[in-house]
Amino acid sequence: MRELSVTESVPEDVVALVRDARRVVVLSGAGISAESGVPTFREVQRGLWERFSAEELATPDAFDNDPALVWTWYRWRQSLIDAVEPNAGHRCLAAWQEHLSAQHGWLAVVTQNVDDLHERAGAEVLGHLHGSLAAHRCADCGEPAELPAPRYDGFTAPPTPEDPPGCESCPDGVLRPDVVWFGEMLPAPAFDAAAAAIRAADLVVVVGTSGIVQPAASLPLLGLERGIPLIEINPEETGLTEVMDFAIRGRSGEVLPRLLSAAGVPTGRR
Ligand code: BV8
Ligand code: ZN
Repeated sequence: MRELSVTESVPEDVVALVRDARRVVVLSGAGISAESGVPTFREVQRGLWERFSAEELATPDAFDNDPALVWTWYRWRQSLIDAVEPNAGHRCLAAWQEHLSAQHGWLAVVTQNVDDLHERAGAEVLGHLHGSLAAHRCADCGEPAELPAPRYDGFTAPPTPEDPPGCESCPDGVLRPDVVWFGEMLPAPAFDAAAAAIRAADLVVVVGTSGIVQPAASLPLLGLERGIPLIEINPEETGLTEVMDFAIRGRSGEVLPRLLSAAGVPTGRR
C-alpha cells in the first residue's frame, strides 16, 4: 500500500489507473459530505442528543425507549441535509460517471450515507446500503409513508422533541425513518447489487469512510480477492487502509478534482 499526501502531485501510476478505468465502483461514507457541512458519524451530538453517540441513537432499542427523541434527531438531520449543497467531491463523481457512460463504461456509486447529496450533484446511486433519511415507513406494518419536509432550519437544534406521526395503514403503528439501524439487516437488493458491481469492476475507490461498520466495510475485500486495484481517499488512516493499493491523504472535495483533471476526466461544467 502506498500512502500519498494531497500536496504531492498525483503519481503517474495512480493517474493511469483512473484514466484507464472503465468499470468503477465508488464506496462512500460520511466523509464525502463533510465539506458540505454534514457532521460525520464520529462527531459528537449536540442539543437534545449530546448525551448519546450516533451508534446509540441509531438503534431499534433507542427508538422503542424514546421514539420522540430519535424521531426528532432524524427530522433535524434531514433539515440539515436540505439546507446544505453537494460539494466538489459529489460533483466530481457525477462528472466521472457521465464521462464513463459516454465511453460505454460505467461508474457505480454505492453509499453508506443516508443523505441525497450524490443524487443532488447529478449522480445515479446504485445503492443506499443504510437507507435514506427522506424515506419513512411504519415501524409496525412496514407501510411506506410520504412526509412533508421537516420544519427545522437544520442549524438550530430543536429545543423539544416531537412525536413520530401515526401510521395511516395500521391502528397502533408510528412512522420511523427508512434507514438501517445497528442490529438490523441491510436491504439485500442494494447489498447484492454493490457486491456484483465490485466483482465486475476494474477499479474500486473508497471515499470518506472509517471502514468500521459491517458488512459495508467488507465490500472492498471482494475487490481485493480479485486483484482489482483499490484506492482510498481520506485525510486519515482507516480500518481499510491496509488492504488498499493507494491511500491518498486529503479531503475528497480537494483530491477528486485534482485526480480527475490529472486523468483527463472533464469535471468543469458542474
Ligand atoms: C448488522 C444508518 C446483523 C442510520 C448506519 C462487531 C464486529 C463487527 C460487526 C459488528 C460488531 N458488533 C456489531 C456489529 C455489527 C454492526 C457494526 O458494524 N458495528 C460497528 C460499530 C462495529 N453493524 C450492524 O449492526 C449492521 N447490521 O450487522 O445486522 C444482522 C445479522 C443478522 C440478522 C439481523 C441483523 C447495520 C449497520 C448500519 C447501521 N446504520 N447508518 C443513520 O445514519 O442514522 S451506519 C452509519 O455509520 C453510516 O451509514 C456509516 O455506515 C457509519 C459511519 O461510518 P462512516 O460513513 O465511515 O463515517 P465515520 O464518521 O465513521 O467516518 C468518517 C470518515 O470520513 C473518517 O474516516 C474521516 O477521516 C473521513 N473524512 C472526514 N472528512 C473527510 C473525510 N474523508 C474525505 N473527505 C473529507 N473531507
Ligand atoms: Zn403501520
